[in-house]
Amino acid sequence: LPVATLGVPRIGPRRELKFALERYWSGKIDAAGLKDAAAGLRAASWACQKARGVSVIPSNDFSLYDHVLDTAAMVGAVPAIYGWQGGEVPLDTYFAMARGRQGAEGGCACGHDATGVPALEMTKWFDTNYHYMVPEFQPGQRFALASTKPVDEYREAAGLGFATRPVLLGPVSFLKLGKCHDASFDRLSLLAGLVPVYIEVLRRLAANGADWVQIDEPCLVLDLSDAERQALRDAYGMIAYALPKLKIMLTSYFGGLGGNLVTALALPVAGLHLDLARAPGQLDDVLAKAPRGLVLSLGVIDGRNVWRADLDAILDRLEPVVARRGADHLELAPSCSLLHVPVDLDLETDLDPDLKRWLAFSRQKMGELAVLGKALAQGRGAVRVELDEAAAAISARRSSPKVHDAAVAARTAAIQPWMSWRASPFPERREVQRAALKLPPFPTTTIGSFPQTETVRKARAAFAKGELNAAAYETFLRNETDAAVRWQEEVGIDVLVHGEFERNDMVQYFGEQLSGYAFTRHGWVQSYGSRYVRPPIIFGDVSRPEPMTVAWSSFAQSLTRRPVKGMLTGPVTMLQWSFVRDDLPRAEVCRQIALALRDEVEDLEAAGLKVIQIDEPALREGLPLRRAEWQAYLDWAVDSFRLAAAGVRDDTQIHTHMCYAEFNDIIDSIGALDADVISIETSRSKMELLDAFAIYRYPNEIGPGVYDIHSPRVPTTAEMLELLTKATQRLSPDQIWVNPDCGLKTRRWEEVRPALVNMVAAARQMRANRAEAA
Ligand code: THG
Ligand code: ZN
Repeated sequence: LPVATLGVPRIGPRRELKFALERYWSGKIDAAGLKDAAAGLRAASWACQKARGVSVIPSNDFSLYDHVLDTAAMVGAVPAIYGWQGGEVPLDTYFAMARGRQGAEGGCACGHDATGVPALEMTKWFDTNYHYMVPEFQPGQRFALASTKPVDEYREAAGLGFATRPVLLGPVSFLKLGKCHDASFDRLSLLAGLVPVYIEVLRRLAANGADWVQIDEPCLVLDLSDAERQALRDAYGMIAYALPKLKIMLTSYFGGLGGNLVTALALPVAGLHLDLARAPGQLDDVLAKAPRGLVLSLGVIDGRNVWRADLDAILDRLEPVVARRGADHLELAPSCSLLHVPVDLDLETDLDPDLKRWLAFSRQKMGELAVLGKALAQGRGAVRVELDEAAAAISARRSSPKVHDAAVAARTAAIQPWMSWRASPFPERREVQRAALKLPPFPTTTIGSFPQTETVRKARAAFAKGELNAAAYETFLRNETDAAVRWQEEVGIDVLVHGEFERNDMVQYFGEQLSGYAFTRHGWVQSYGSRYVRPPIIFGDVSRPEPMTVAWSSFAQSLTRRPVKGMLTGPVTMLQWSFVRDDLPRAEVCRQIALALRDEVEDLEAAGLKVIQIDEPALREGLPLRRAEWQAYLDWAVDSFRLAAAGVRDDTQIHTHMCYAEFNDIIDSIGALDADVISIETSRSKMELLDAFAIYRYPNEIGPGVYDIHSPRVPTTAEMLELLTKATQRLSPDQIWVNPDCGLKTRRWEEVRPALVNMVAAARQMRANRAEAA
């Protein structure tokens, strides 16, 4: 049976692409050097797939930065500010769209700069943690072939002896993923002008020998309007008319086709890919309705997670399908491109051997697919050894004491509804908190982290390498924390933070201290462009062996009489930014994390911390792709937050923070968190994003960010005053806190110091104005 990957990680096993890009951007190598490095990665990746038994090898799945940006370049969707004059989109124009021009190295991802050109906006790719560059469209936009990358990479592979199936992002998904300044403009009206460029690319691919092309239309798993379904019919109708002999494998992934099933099956394409990891139930329906000649690509290996598959269970499911439909019109694949999993488990030398045996990264998943293909073609006997090994690993995982902790199971089973409720409602809590904290109106605070300077990073690296001993590292961190606390006191901030100098990544720091979590050394996954993350792996029941943050928070509190905020990452974010075990519902894993955090919150309170912040930047990201599933998610997500937060006394103030403020469609759930204070990102929208809170009449306190931390620019007191004045037009002055948009980890002290001085001045001015008016 043919075995496909649909796409593989581009970053290289040792992050070679990141390092090549950084060398190019800093001028250490030229464009030819970068192109060589990229070609080397592609060649190695094609060879690796072939060696592991993949028979349908993709090309054009590679990207220097992002495949949506590649598509924009392919069709010449380059906004005017980048100064492109037509012809082939130059490499530096491509990178200007990705990162902005004059974006200093290590600077802000959004590329905002007073003089330069900003980058395109970036947003999450469906419900993954990959971010794509948002294409911009305008009424009357013309498209033209402006990059032959798909053809070039097809030819490059062919030259190396690999017959590949090129991958394109489909025209309907591409338009849907973009935006237009005039939000009322119907982007689908551009389809008729866009498809001819696709046809030109497909024609060239066919002329160079491609008989199959993979076209991704992940929008097929979303709730589509009639017009969008019609757009799919139009697009593929035009393509089939122009290129009747070219075979298209149309892929859907990240969910089931649902109400789009009939539309998808009626499109004039030769193949259809189904995500059978997320939506296994759709197979029967598709088998019943699919036209005979349609090649079905069965996405049976989970492309979104790192667990070794239960191959016997998959074979039990697929053998009857092969028997009935015949092997000719079937293909095996991961549920989606393997872009979202790390490259190679073999590189992990420090993982617990039991856990390692339960895992499969991109390269291991290729092996699993090859085994399945062989088993289905020749019988299970042909791959007995591999199947037995997989079965043994699955069964070991199922019964391992490393996975199952009876105490945790008992504790989650015993969760009572009252545990998610604070002792008193917010109006009563507010009074006791006011008495306990004695804060001025418009209290000032920051979101938690202070600059992670070169010195801080060097000390951490030296400690990790054993070059700095524990006592010396501890002393270093104490000095940093001490200086940060003193400086905040001096400047006049009301609720202080300890600065988080001891922390690396906000998820990693906690995960490393929790049972049930594991970390990789090389398990990088692309987050955006050259930026990658190493998501932790939640493999077992989660518990907290001992306090995680109490020592640093209470040390900071011991230095000052002002309140210090304890700083925690919330349960939903801990879940969302990890690879999560697939043998328990996500909601259940989230509750386990929530209970561990609840203990931490109570310990912080007992240690004398009067204010505790539980960050949930990923709460909104977790929203399911289909509206019908939103409420169930929001219910357990909100409940997990409340479970973590609600164990404290009324006079302990719970804060939360989210790095965005598009709350219109989930404002009820934000209200239901019932945090005493929420801080959000509002400065760039000039407080417009506060409207959702105003309309909802948000009752608790709120810190709308007044300092855009994505920019190195120091905001003036006057600017911040203006933003605060705008905030008072939408909210009661009693509700308002004064803080930056987000943590200050990526900024430099030279920017942070004057910015916070100005911020405190703005708060003081607001207080003076208020006293005068009273
Ligand atoms: N932590 C984790 N996951 C996340 C974020 C996070 N996912 C979503 C969002 N934040 C992604 N944003 C970023 C921002 C910066 C970087 C990666 C993702 C980044 N990475 C470094 C790099 O690639 O050089 C490596 C960082 C490291 O050493 O760990 O800069 O905050 N878990
Ligand atoms: Zn933030």
